Amino acid sequence: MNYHVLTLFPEMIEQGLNTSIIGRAMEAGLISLQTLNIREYTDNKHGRVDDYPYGGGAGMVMQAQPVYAACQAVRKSIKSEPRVIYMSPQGQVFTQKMAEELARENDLVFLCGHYEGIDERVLEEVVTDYVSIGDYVLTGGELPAMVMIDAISRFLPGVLNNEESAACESFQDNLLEHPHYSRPAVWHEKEVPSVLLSGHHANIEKWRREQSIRRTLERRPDLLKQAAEEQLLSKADLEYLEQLKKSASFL
Ligand code: 9D3
Repeated sequence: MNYHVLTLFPEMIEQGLNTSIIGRAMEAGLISLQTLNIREYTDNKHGRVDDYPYGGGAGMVMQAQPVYAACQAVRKSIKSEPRVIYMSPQGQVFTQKMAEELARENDLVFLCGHYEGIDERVLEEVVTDYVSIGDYVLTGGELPAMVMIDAISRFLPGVLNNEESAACESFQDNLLEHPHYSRPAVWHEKEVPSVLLSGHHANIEKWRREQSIRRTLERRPDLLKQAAEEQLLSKADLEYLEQLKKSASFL
């Protein structure tokens, strides 16, 4: 996967992605990251990339010319027509499903806006996808682009090691994960649930599944509803859920 990020703050993207799992994947050549500073593509002799909005109003608008030139520079370097994703609060909300789908591309171009936004005319010409990462207001598209790159990269072969991949596969069926415990067996007078020390694998699996269901009901009832609708719950799951809903211990 080759990522190309068009931004006024390339160092933010580079600094943010050069560590941890994504940094390791870049060193291993599994992914590449090219940042293009939009300012380097302006025709303006003072290096300007923004101007006042026609029609008036607060703030500044990023001009079409440098955005288009930066985008063309990327497109010329690629054989096929890449998807160009504009990070925008007005986009479709990013999901795990979208991450999985985008991971099948060879190149992805991310366009990060700042100020009030980008001149609509260049967006009409170059953007293929409008994506938001959720309903809260940030100062620009850089963090959202980094979030997407992180989520997409986890799907690329070799990016996660075996242990990390196995942990993903056990994240099943749209349910939240069960709680995790490690040594010591007693901490602040709290004991690790005894079933986890029993060595009885079938009982451990049953307990973990029940904890997942309980947690999802408590914290993300919307996900549990979805899992039920998609028939991802077994007969045993549904029975446990009924029992939970009836019991006074669950409030
Ligand atoms: C103060 C200006 N806003 C009017 C309510 C419009 C606005 C423009 C630009 C609000 C935020 C931004 C900067 N945000 C992004 O570029 C952005 C974003 C976000 O803010 N939240 C979630 N996803 C994204 S993707 C890009």
